[in-house]
This record gives sequence, structure tokens and C-alpha cells, in this order.
Amino acid sequence: MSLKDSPGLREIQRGELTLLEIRNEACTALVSYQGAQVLSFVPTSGEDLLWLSEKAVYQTGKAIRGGIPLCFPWFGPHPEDASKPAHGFARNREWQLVDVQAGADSHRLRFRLEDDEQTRGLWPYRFVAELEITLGHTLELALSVNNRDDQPFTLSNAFHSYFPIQDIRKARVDGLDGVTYIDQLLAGRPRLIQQDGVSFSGETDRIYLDAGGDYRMVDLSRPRQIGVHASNCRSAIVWNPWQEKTAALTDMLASAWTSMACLECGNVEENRLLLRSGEDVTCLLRLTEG
Ligand code: TA6
Repeated sequence: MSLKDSPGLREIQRGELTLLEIRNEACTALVSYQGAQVLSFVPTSGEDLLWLSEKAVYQTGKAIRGGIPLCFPWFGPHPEDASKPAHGFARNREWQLVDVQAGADSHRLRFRLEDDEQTRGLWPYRFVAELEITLGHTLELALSVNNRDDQPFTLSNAFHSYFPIQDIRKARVDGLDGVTYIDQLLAGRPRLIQQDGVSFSGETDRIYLDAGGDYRMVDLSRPRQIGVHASNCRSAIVWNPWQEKTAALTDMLASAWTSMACLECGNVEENRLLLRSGEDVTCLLRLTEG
């Protein structure tokens, strides 16, 4: 019996991609082999904790707009070569499902991505990355990276989580008060200090550094709160493309900017990670309702 035939798992096709549907007593979820990307996580007693674009493209090698794309081994545009994929290659590659633990009210899936000729052409290092996804009463992701090379490397990573919001103009991110951030939208990318919660009144693209790791995505309209806890993730990125940027995105409805917000936990800019030969690191994300 192959792992995909484990209890509570079912493969489904969407466009060019194969997804895993997970069902247990605590939740139903959807994970794509491409990117080991959680696309949906619905607690039995609630609503999806994640936002997924109605116009997402399910095409080999193209990032899926929504859920939790994994940015690795760099964040944003490649620092030296703009022709390389934004946010690294991990979200565009098929990961191998290497272990499944199936229980009555939780599943633990472990996916693996190892270097190969294609990744080494983009990033000249040997590595193995594993993403362990625990789907139960909460959603937990653990990304482990091991430096298999004989030289050190630095990496940036982020769990690029998309959250559903009834009206972005009545949403707030708590937990970043007093934290320094880079405002990506201002000339010179100035560093500013966050005052109170992060609210949204226009395009927002901020990289918070040396942040604490405990946040809340607050949807004031519902009301609803999603708890976001990260460890070994010293950065937090807050993003909403607003109306004009959304209109330029082919994989988002023009109106979708009002109903989503990204809070991304990882290690970017001066928080990026140095791994010496043989070293490894594990970064954790946990999402909870309420
Ligand atoms: O969320 C931060 C960010 O870097 C934004 O600048 C925006 O580019 C977003 O990621 C989405 O990137 P993507 O490559 O998925 O369209």
C-alpha cells in the first residue's frame, strides 16, 4: 500500500496538479504535492483558516495563489538574478511524500525536497528540506533544512500564509507593536517602528524584523481571530496588494484584495539563516482558530 492510500487520504486532480485531500474527525484539508503547499484547512467545527484564490492556477511549476506557499531558499526577488523565480523554487517543485501518520483526529504528513541539477542551477548548494504538516484541531508546519554541502550557505524562508478576511479595511494584525519594519513601498525601504496593531488602508508590504512570533489576525467584521504562532522565525511579513496591484494579478479576482491578508513568518533580510556544513534548522508555524 502506498502512503497516499493511508486512511483519510485521497488524491484528487486539479488542473495539472495532484492534490491530497485529508479528512479526519478534527478537520478536512487540501495539500498539493507541488510545494508541499497547504491550500485549505477547515476545522470540523469551523471555517477555512486559509484563503485560496478562486483564480489560482494549478499548473506545473507555477506558484499557487493562496494557502501557505513555502518561500525557500530565498524570499522575494532573487538578490542578484531577477530571472530566477520569486520566493525561491520550493513552492514550484513537487515534493515527495515520505511518511504519513494517520489518526482518528489528526494526520501528520512529511514531505521531502532534495537538491538536484535543477535546484543547483538556481542555488548551488546540496541540501535536504522536509516539511512536516500536522492536521488536527490545529494546523502545524515544521520546516527542517539540513546543509548537505561541504560549504556553509545562508537561506531565507517564509511560510507565506494567506488568511480570509471579510473586509480588509476592518482587519488588524496584533503582536507587532514596537517592532521595527522595512516599508517595502517607500523609496529607500525605510525602517520604521510599528505603533499598535497593523491595520490596512492601502497597499501594504512590510517586513518586520526580530519579531516575537505570537500574532493574531483579527477580522473585526465577523468578528473572528486566527492565532499565528511561529518559532525559529524571527521575521514577519504583512502584505495586502490592494486594488491596483490586484488588478495586475491574473490569478486573483479584481475584487479579491478586500477579502485576504498575508501574515508570513520566516527569516528574511538580516534575520536570514546561516547553516554550516552538516547543520540543520527547524522553523515552526502553528495556526489556531480563536
Ligand atoms: O508578501 C510579500 C511579497 O513579497 C509581496 O511583495 C508580493 O510580491 C507577495 O510576496 C506575493 O508574491 P508572489 O510571488 O507570490 O506573487
